Amino acid sequence: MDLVLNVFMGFINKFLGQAPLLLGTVVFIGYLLLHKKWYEALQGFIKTFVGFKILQVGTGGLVGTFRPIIEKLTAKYGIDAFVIDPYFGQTSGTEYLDTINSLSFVGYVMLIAFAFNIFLVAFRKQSKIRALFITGHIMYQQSAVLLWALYWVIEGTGNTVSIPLIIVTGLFLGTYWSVGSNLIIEPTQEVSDGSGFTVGHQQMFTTFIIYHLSKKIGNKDSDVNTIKAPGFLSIFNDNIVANALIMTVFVGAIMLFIGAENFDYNRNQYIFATYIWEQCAYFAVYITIVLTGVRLFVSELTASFHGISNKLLKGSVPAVDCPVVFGFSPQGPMYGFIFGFFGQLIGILTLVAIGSPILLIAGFICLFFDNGTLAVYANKAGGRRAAAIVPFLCGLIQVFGSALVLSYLVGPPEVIGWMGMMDWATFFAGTTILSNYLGIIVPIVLIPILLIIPQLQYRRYKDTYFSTMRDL
Ligand code: ASC
Repeated sequence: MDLVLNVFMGFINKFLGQAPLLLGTVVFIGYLLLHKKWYEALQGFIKTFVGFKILQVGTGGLVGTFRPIIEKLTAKYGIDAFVIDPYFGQTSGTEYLDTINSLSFVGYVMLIAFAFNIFLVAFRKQSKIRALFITGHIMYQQSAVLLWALYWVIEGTGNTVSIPLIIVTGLFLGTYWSVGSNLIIEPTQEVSDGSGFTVGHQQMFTTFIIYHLSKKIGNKDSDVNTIKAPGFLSIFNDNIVANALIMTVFVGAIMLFIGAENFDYNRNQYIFATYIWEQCAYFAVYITIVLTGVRLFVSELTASFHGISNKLLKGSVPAVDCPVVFGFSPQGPMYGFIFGFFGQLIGILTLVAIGSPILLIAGFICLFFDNGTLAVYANKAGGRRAAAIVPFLCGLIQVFGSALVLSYLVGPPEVIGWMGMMDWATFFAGTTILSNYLGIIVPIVLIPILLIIPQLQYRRYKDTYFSTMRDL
């Protein structure tokens, strides 16, 4: 029995949870289904794996460079508080579940959710779900956070998590993955010029809402990537130059405010000004790396997934990590980061001003990947104006929604933060709080309600629904 469990957990942790391996395997199978030679399929696997690893080098570099700056800024205000960052949420979940001997159940939740997603795609004629959620690390992260949060508000007995709750959490999360990533297939096709994928991440419901709102907020023709600036400003037409310069002004100002004495850099090698410049220029370096990785694996995925969507699961669409859309809007994420930053800052200062019992620290992942992604969609639908207003508002909501849900989750010393990403500051925060009062019935009832959404979506896009616009 132990052996079976070990093999099973190994499969989850070492394969399903490893996005490059999972994605590479999907590409490999896709090519085989297209009757490519085995070595061509192998080539696809390698390029996808390496492309995804390049992406991870870029995102890891962004996080490693900018997270400490944001943390130092909050330290300067003397705020000692919870961090709104997915990894602080994940750590809270795993550490807490470990204290009640329930950590391994995270794997069960993830597998149940994934199996339910596959089931819904297999019965897509009835369910109208086309999207297969394959962002491994996000699947694990969300399973941990949701299991912890629901357990705490529904059971919280100190005993291990009950079997019904594990099953309900898995089915509920699988429904979210399926419905959320399916819901943004059409907007993602617009954003990515019909590349045939969708995003499987942490802001899918929000993306849908802001995409439609943005059409009313701004004008899509004033696209942040194509605005042509005249004279000296024309150097901003190049996204490497724009990213480096704008971040130097913006993050450089923050670094100056924090003060040279609070940075630990080699004084023999740098003066503070050159240190600031180098750190900020890294933004352009890592974005370029991210884009290189994305282009590599997106082209493989797009080509090979035809095998799966034509042969195995007709009309299905892969849901992958959010930076895939950055390649189609290299300046968008910077807008998201900067305007989301102001939103979060105002939100946090408001919590301090009103004497909130829960104080928060901004997290870089939330600022950059959540708001950056939302800005790309906002820009596509409503141009520059939407790309600024939407992340700003989301910054506020990320802070207030997270503070609210945390007020229901505080207690155990293992709790150090919450996910903060938009769907988690709204939809999951709401579900957790409602479950606190009404119990397990809340996620149970939400499953069929959510499953109505793709039915409505089908009505709207009947003609292209299972062609996913790829053939248009
Ligand atoms: C997250 C998370 C990450 C990033 C990554 C962006 O929410 O946990 O590691 O965003 O998915 O590429």
